[in-house]
Amino acid sequence: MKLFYKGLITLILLMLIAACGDSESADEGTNNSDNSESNYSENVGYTITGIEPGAGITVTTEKAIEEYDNLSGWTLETSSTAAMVTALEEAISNEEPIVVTGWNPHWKFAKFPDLKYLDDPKGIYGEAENIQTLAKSGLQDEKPNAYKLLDQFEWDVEDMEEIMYESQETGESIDEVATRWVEDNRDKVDAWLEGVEDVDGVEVELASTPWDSERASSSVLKLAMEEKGFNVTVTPVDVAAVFEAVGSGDVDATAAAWLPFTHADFYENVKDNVEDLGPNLEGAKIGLVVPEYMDIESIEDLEPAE
Ligand code: PBE
Repeated sequence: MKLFYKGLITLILLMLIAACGDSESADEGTNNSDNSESNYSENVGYTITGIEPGAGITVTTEKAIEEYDNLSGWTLETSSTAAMVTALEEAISNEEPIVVTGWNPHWKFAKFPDLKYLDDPKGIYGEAENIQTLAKSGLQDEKPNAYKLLDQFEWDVEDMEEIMYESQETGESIDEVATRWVEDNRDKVDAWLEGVEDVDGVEVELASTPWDSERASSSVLKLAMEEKGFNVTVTPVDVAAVFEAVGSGDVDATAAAWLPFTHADFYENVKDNVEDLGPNLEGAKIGLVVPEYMDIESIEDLEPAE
């Protein structure tokens, strides 16, 4: 009998310990996820790590901070794309939280495969985004062969990312890698040149932005145009200046317009004075990007600053 009671008491004790253990770990679990969500926001100092002040994604992120109530009190810290990538790299190596402005095509998704876009239920960053070619009004009459080639220029996200990533990994310039890409992708390049007549040094000026994505597109476009005898200058300026230059006719065209969302405000100012030649790349994307290990999925999971 005594033994039976002893056994029973031990069993009850064991069950109690187990139950305590359970509830403790359950509590911990809840506390953790509660804390970690608010901690993410607090830990990042209610700050989004952005890029250049003049970028389209900077304007769009300012809009997002205004539109999402839960981003009240947040700031967008602008500096440069290189500084953003360094901050991202550091956070990832320490498994610390970080919220950055991110986009595709870009090599960061190949280099850091565990990144994710936060859902954007208000659609501030838009959905299907393209990179489009815009020509100055009257280009078709003035330089019909340049116009035709620009109009036929199109490629895929993978093409652009291949050049960007290879340049990043090997340290070769975008121009060097682009030259090889043009040699290796004759079919695509020949399709851009189809029906375009040879010219004798016709000057063409393209405005472009200083990001690798646009360095890559301007570079392959310049090489393709040079094959037909054009004398091409690529002028990298900030986004506002790209749109002004095409709108005023100071340059012939740009292949660097992210539409319909990222550069919407810039486009709006000049849309009556430019000709939209349509997408040269479909499937671009911008948004707020975080490492996978952050246990949040949506912009709305971020917490307002108190
Ligand atoms: N970007 C890359 C640019 C355009 C190209 C998305 C950083 C921007 O204007 O936001």
